[in-house]
Amino acid sequence: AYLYEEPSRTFSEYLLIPGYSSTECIPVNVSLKTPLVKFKKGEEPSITLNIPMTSAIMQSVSGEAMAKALSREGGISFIYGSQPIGSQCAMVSRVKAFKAGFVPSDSNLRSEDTLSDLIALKKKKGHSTIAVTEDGTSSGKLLGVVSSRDWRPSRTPLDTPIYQLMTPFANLVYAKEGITLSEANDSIWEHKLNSLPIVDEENHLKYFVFRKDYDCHKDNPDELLDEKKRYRVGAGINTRDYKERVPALVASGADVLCIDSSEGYSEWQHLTLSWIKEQYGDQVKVGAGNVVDKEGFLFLAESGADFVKVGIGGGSICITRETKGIGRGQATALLEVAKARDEYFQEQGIYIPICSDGGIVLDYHMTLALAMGADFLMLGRYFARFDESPTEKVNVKGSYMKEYWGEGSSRARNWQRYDLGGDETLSFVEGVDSYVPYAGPLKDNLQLSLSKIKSTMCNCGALNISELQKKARLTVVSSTSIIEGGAHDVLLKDSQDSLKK
Ligand code: MZP
Repeated sequence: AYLYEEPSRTFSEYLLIPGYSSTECIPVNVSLKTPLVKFKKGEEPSITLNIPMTSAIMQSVSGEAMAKALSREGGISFIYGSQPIGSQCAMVSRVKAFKAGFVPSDSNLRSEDTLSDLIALKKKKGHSTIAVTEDGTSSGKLLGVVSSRDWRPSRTPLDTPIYQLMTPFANLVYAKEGITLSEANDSIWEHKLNSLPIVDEENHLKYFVFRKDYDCHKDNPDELLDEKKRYRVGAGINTRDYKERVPALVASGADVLCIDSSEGYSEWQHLTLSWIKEQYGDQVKVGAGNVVDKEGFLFLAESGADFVKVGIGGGSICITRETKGIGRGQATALLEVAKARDEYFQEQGIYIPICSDGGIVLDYHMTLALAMGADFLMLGRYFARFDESPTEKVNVKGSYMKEYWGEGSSRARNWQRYDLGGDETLSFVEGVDSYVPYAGPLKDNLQLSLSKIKSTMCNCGALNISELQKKARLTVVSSTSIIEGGAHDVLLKDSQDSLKK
């Protein structure tokens, strides 16, 4: 066996040494913008995050409410993949549809009507989406739906025929084309949907019909013109059913995918990435992982990953290290993979962002992870504590808690995540079912954490993440100085404070 000379270390074993901060170095000047997917030297990544935060691909963390709340703050959630394809896609499309708030319309146009007719009707009805039927009535065959997204009055001549404006913008298989608007509306009500995607014979999306009472009036429909007002959302996939799951998620509007697995250095991931890239080229962005060393990173980079997740066995609910004796201290893993990412960029001119996944307990661990080279972070326990996580808030011995369980626990039964192609009956648990202290709304907590990150970055003289990575100086701390770092030799008045951290 090969023996590494250095022990593998965790975040709590390091501290940042402050650097010079100029008067420019104030939190308000700090940008936390970061790339989510790979890009070539000199080019911009096609997806960037305004904050380096993603929520874990877990049943107990990333549902619709989490996705909306985190996207609103500038991060992204990966909707958990340990559920049937249909329900995962429904979650994704509801997140995508929500903020745009398109309304369906019973105000019909014919395809030969023009943009000025559309504008007149839109003004009259206040609708941002208008159905186009064959004969202009709701019982006529539905020809398409024109949404505000297609409507660019300043750039489009007013006599443009409507049919030229009709473009699909998302997809989910529910209804075949050829139905009437009233049938579409009935179906929406019957199935309690917000929207009904209409597909052709080959299941390609033609357009969407939206629910009548869908409220677009809170947003100015004209602002919906640059996609920016739609929430961003990611989705987890696995190396088993990807040939069905990926097309469905793409069609539902997922912005980015990520293979959710405890072990990324595997041919299964290579096959999955290759298939996705063959089918979609660069159109579909997909992350892979998890790895903990240079070899794993290079393998996934060469296989086509758009980002690589780092971390095995460090998750708060994870017992992989205890169960199988594999894993690596998160700090050591991150430092090695970040170095490999930088070398790869130097040699190949392609920057592949890395994500530090799992094991972040204290807010300063976030800054450490970024300083050690992470482009963004994935957190489970942290987000599970908030109102927006999909789990129950329960009272345990007088304190409010939220439930939080691992994907490898018997509760989640996400065996695909750990699957090596063996006998399913011999699967064993690698995660636990637990409680975490309830912490209130995401926004307040996240803002506080981000403020701590920005403040520390200023102490290191860094105004953005890449500057932090270049300027940061880290020191390993002895066990005695770890004790010195907390409150010590005093009697704490409020012992609850330790829980709130
Ligand atoms: P944490 O933020 O709670 O410390 O860790 C969350 C991460 O733990 C997830 O993103 C995932 O990589 C990992 N995870 C999820 N379930 C398990 C498990 O059951 C697990 N073992 O290790």
